[in-house]
Order: sequence, then structure tokens, then C-alpha cells
Amino acid sequence: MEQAALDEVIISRAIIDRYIEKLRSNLETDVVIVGGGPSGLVAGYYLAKAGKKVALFERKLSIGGGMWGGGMLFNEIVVQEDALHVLDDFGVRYRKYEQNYYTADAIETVATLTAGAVRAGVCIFNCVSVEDVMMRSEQITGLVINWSPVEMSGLHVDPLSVRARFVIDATGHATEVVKVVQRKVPGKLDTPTGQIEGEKSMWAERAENDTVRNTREIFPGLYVTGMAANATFGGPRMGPIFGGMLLSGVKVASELIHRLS
Ligand code: 48F
Repeated sequence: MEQAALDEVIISRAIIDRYIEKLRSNLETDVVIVGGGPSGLVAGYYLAKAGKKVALFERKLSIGGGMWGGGMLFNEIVVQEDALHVLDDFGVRYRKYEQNYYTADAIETVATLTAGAVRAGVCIFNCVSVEDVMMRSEQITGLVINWSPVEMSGLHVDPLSVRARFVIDATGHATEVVKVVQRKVPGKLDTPTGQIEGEKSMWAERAENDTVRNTREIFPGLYVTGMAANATFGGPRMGPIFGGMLLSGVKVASELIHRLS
């Protein structure tokens, strides 16, 4: 049987057309998420499932943030009982280790959360870094984005901007969006000092509870989730237990679904 002709230029045109289509249709969204770690992916999934338009920008080529390597590159993660329903929603398999300690394969978890988010309707742009926010008199109204390779090489290239009704900082320990807001946007953060409180050392049990409690609006139009929530509000770190990350994603999604409706 003769093979159908394949034209390199059509392949290129198909990629360019489809990508531009995605980019154009995500210049204005309900919610834009910065960071494709567990909290950002879970938040995006529930928002998209509720019919909200969601874009997610991830600096790296790969989605998944700090989940791939489990603990110290042992690629298993621990999830506590309270958060198992999130793994169930996505279809991630897990095994009981002891009462309240369940384990899941880190690779399966990242892959399944990612597929779940995309299939729910989240549009993920990898290799794109968020370098600034868009503001209107003390309100965050969107993000300023650039290619990660441009950022990495230090090329002097102006960025592009996207508008959203709400922004979620899901950048993990780095808290990158909140840092920009603290530095460049007039007004104060909604923390005790009005500044980023800074992440504290390891205390898994407290950190897991704090992560969910600290998940909220930190500045008009800007929410924090996951490790970024703890870093912003001065909560401790928790290491490779991920229930708090998953539940934080659920919480920010449900608050925003409420505000958007
Ligand atoms: O760090 P990360 O996985 O965030 P998370 O959802 O989960 C934290 C856990 O992985 C772990 C932990 C739990 O025990 O403490 O660390 O809070 O994912 C954050 C993602 O954000 C991306 C970064 O590459 C990573 O994939 N990111 C950070 N800054 C930017 C960004 C930026 N300016 N623009 C785009 N992506």
C-alpha cells in the first residue's frame, strides 16, 4: 500500500496554526495559574470541570513541579487519608502503608494529574515564564509572560500580556508572583506584616494544615495555593507528603468557582 504524502511545511503549518489558536483563545480567561505543580494542576482541574476558562503557565518543559522526584529522588509520594478523594477523582492508584499513610507512584501521579487537568479543559503552556503582573489601581488583572529560553538566556526581548479575572500563584517555595506584587504593585499583601512572611523549616503535620488554611486571596485578584501559600503566610515546609497540596488546589478552585458565579 502506498503511503500518503507527508509534507514538512504542512507539518510546520499545522503546529503553528494550532498553537496560535490556543494562545489567542487564552489571552483572556477566568483564571490564570502560574506553575504546574500538584496544587496548580488540581486547582485547574476543578475550575475547568466547573466550566471556567483556565490557562496555566509553567516555566519548565515538564509539568509536575516538585512531584517527580518523590522524596530525595525516591519516586514515591505519601498522601494522607483526607486527600485520597482527590486521587480518586483523577484515577490515581495508591496503596495503604499504615493507618493514614498512603503511597502513590510519583510518575503516575504527575502524569494522571496532568492528563486530568488537560482533559478537563485547562490549557497548559509549558516553557513560558511569568515575569510580572498586569495591574490596575491596586488590583491584579493578569500576567506578563515570556518564553523561558528568553528568560534563561537573558535576551532583551519584551514580553506579552494575558488578562484574567483571577490569578493563582502556584509557584511553590519560590512564591514568584507574590514577590513581584510585593515589589512593584502599590498596596499591601493581606498578611500580618503586609509583606511575605517567609517559609519556615520542616514540620509536616502543622504544614499540611497550614497549607490549606493559608490558601486564599493575598491581594485583590491574586490567590496563593500550595507551597506558595505557606511561604507567603510563614507556614513551615512539609517534605514529600502531598495531601495538603491537593486539598489546597481543591480549596482555591472552590473559592474561585464561587466568586466567578
Ligand atoms: O513546587 P511545585 O511543585 O509547587 P506546589 O504545587 O507543590 C509543592 C511540592 O511539589 C513540594 C512540597 C510538597 O511537599 O513542598 O515542593 O506548591 O511547582 C511549582 C511550579 O511552578 C513553576 C515551577 O517551574 C514549578 O513547576 N514556576 C515557578 N515560578 C514560575 C513557574 C514562573 N515565574 N512562571 C512559570 N512557572
